[in-house]
This record gives sequence, C-alpha cells and structure tokens, in this order.
Amino acid sequence: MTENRPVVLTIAGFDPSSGAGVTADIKTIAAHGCYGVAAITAMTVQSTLGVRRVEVIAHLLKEMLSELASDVQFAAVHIGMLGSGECANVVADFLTHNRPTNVILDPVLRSTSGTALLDDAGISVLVERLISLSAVITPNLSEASVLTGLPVRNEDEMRRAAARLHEMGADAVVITGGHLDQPADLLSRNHKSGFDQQFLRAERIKSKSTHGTGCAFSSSLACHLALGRNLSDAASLAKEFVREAIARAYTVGRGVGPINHVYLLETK
Ligand code: PXL
Repeated sequence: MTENRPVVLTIAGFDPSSGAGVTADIKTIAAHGCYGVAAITAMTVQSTLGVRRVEVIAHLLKEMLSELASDVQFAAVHIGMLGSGECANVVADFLTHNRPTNVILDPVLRSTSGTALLDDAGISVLVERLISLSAVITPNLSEASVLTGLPVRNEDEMRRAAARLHEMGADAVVITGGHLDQPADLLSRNHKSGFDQQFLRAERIKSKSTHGTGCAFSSSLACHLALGRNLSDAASLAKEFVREAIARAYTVGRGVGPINHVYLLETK
C-alpha cells in the first residue's frame, strides 16, 4: 500500500555544520513526518565557530525550483536565507507563477556571528514582493526592525512592528523574541475586522546549542501547517519543538552548537 506524506519545500542556503540552512531544515521536516525537498540559494563556509564566506548560486535556483514544481505538489514552502536580490527575485517569480499554499518566509538577514546573509537589493525584494506573497513571515527582533524601520526592543514595539508589517502586506507575522529578557513570540494576524495579536511565552533555556533556532522554528511551522493545523496551534507547536530541540541537544564542535533537530525520532 502506498501512503502519502506532505511534501515540504525549503529554499535556503547550505551550512556545512548543518545547524542552519537546508540540511538542518530537511532534518526538521523529516522529524515532523513530512517529506523534505530543497532548493539551494547559496553556499556558506562555516562551522559552529562562525561564518567565513558566502557564495550565492542564483543561476541554478530557478531551474531547481521549476524542476521540482513540475513534479511534486508542495504542501508548504519554507523560505530561509536568500543571499541576494537576484535569488530573492527568482523566488518571488516562482511564488507568483506557482501560487503554492502555506508559504512561510523567514527573512534571514544575518548569521548569529553577524555576517550579512542578504544584500540590500534582497532586502528591497523582501519588502516589495516576498512579504505579500507569503502566508506567514517570521522575523526576529532585529529583522523586524530592519524591515519596518522601527525600533523593536520590547513587547509594545513588537506589536507596533507587526502592525506595520501588516500594512506592508503581511497576512500573518510571528516576531520571535527569544532575545528579550522575558522571551516571548508575538503572533499577529490581519483580519478584516482588525489585527489579532497574542504573545506566546516560555522560559529561556540556558544552552550553548542554539545555532539554527530561527530556521527550525520556521520549518517546524511550515510542517504543522502542511499537516493541516491552524496557525495558532502551529506556532505553539513550533515553539515547543525548538524548546525541546535545545533541551535535547548534545555537543557538536567548539562554538555555538546545533540544536537536536531529530529528537522526535529518538527513543531514549
Ligand atoms: O540562522 C540563519 C542562517 C540561515 N541559513 C544559513 C545560515 C544561517 C546562519 O548561519 O548559514 C545557510
């Protein structure tokens, strides 16, 4: 007997340490019982000690996306590191022509170590095209600030930034506030009757294994939507997934290590 599983596409960069990027996303997607396919935007040279170099590979991205789209139906699409304005436009064209459902945009701008992962032209494409082509966008505090031009340092400012992102075309926004003194994510939705905003709260876990938490949150969210859950449940479950993946991490490398993306598959 054949069984169908939701196919989740991730469009992102390659991180050789597999804490972030497409290889990390594929682990997350598999752990959620979905089938992961990937299109790569850029190669990075990095380890747990930091990002050394980034090389964008836009010329193959368009072909990878159209080959996959000609073959499989995506239950969700996750967008992570885009690298350049050229890649961002390729992705925007792909979304415009194929109109996939459950598009989750994680507007990755910098690595934890501070390396730029998107150029200024790419930021313009996020603002002018990709935000309004996505079902949910998942900026962290500094990404929300760059996209809106507003300060985003506390819960009130998160509410204001989310409202601005709705005005800029975002249907739903999760601003991840893991770096706040009291960590809290804001889920904000734009309904005809107005904005609906709720904070998702959890205690911070002290850990050296936090590389890739943003990618894991947005990929997990994509999977839960692909599996048919509503956005509010999907956001809570994705938050829980990241929390457990941090709590169940083990040491890899000498720097900021990866979370344990596959803890759901481990019995012990
Ligand atoms: O965490 C952001 C991120 C996303 N994608 C890739 C990365 C990083 C951070 O290093 O390398 C490929």
